[in-house]
Amino acid sequence: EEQQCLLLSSASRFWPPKGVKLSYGTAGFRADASLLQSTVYRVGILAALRSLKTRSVIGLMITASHNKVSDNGVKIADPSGGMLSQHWEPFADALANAPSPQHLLLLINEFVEKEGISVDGDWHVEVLLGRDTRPITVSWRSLTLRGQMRPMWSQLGCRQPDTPKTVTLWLKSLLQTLFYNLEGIRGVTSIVGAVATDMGILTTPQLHWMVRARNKGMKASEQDYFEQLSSSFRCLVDLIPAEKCKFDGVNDKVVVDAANGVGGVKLKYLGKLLNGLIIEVRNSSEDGGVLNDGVGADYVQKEKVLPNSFGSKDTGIRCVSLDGDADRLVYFIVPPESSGRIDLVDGDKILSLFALFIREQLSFLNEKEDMKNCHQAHLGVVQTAYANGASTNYLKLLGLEVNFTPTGVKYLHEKATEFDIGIYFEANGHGTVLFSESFIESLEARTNEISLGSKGSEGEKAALRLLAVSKLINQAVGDALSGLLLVEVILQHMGWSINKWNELYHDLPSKQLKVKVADRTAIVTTNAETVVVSPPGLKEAINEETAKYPQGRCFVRPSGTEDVVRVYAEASTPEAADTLANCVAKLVD
Ligand code: NG1
Ligand code: ZN
Repeated sequence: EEQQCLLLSSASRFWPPKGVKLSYGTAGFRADASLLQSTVYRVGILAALRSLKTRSVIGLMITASHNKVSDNGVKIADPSGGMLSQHWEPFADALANAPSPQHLLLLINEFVEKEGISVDGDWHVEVLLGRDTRPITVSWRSLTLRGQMRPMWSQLGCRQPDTPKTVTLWLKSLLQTLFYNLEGIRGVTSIVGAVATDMGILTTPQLHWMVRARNKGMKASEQDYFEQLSSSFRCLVDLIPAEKCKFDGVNDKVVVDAANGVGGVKLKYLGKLLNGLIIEVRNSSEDGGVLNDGVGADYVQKEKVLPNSFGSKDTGIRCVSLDGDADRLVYFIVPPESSGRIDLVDGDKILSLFALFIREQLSFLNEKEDMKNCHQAHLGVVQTAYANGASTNYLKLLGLEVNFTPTGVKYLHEKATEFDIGIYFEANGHGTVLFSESFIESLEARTNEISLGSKGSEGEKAALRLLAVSKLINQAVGDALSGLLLVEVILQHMGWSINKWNELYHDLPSKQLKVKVADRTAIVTTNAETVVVSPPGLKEAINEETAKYPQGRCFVRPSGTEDVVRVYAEASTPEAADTLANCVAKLVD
């Protein structure tokens, strides 16, 4: 009774937007921020129910990643720290689109019964809330604590208001906050007894990391996150073979484009905990630039041009772009006299670097000695159709098992859990390295044998390195901060410059296009999205066109995050890739 009243009264304040059909896609719900008020509230309810069902802590993240600043989004982190179970997505869709509070209540009651969720059980529901620096997601707490207004403007991603312009911006955000921001908390707390814990401004991977850590009973604060990353990084640095030059004053600087988003502030803090590596951050949220506008990993990867505030002065330096919520990273090189163009070192190449390093450690591990604690580890890599064909060839040449899944982290992540070590990356820079529990145990057993003070054999050092990698790299989702540290320490380990790394293989020229169509869901694909099954005839038309180009490869698929159909083409020359993409775009239109 109490529950029904509470839900109905709070739900009556949140009617869904008219004429919009929301869908929980590969990255949760995303839309223009003005449309999402009721959605955020309803996802709050969803998160609380998920916590009840799984008897675990759940995460709710407000972000729209690399989307333009006027968009926003909301998604759930499951108990493992991964994405919401696909099995609950239809319910998420139904909730978001329920036309009235009464419908909403009906849906919830039905679902609770179907899933066998016990609402008056003894489980203490807890949802961790996080958000990036998009201007309308400001913490209520920072508004209400008297005398605590200061953190507010840093949270808003602007400087302390001192000019009329910044004061206006600040007031505008403040007003929007009053109308927009509490929905997540309201949703969670409309389930009786549920607690919403506001974790403040975070990168998406930080929130996922915290949810995972909480459910494993481990230390789970933001400070714990930073300490785990920095200490495992130091451990890897200490294990660099003596003959390789370590951070040497020339190679120890990396310059980061933070997409005018949340990654900048976090990386500056993390950088202070590291020795040797100097991280210079540009385009941080507090620098005043517009989020994802001419900056960030998505822009740099798709356009292959310099982000704002980078230029010819950066030739010869390792450069990195993060996306708006810091779950993607791509490296790039500014060629001499670049006139805006860059040499992109994308997610595929990051994957290749990680695979090479891990394969090397595994070979040390398996060398002679007693194998009593370590079974032969099974290493697998996972890519999508967007992976450059040259990277797939390279990985296969290394003798690695390459698997393909549809686009979307949830698919790649799931596949990667099938291995002792599973490495997955999307070309756009989202990826991580997953270690199975049993493999970690065997590594721990191996390293426990190392007597204090002894230097350890090559095998033991390799085990220590792999353990450190498992702590450094985010086990919940792709994480630009931990990914950056792993790239940096592997380059040092190999004694490689970014150019040497980039030469591992040469990308085939490729082109990506977006096509606006009336109904993108009309296109249905199969075989990891490489083959069109509907509408009829499109598959044959694409194949016919593709066959005209040497080394041609082309596929189309509806985007899960934008209202467009994406076209990808690869061929032996940039011109051919462009033409192929354009011709196929016309077939789709
Ligand atoms: P969609 O919009 O479904 O293509 C994009 C990326 C995905 C993934 C999601 C989630 C491309 C081509 N697609 O998905 O890889 O990162 O966003 O953020 O980059
Ligand atoms: Zn992102």
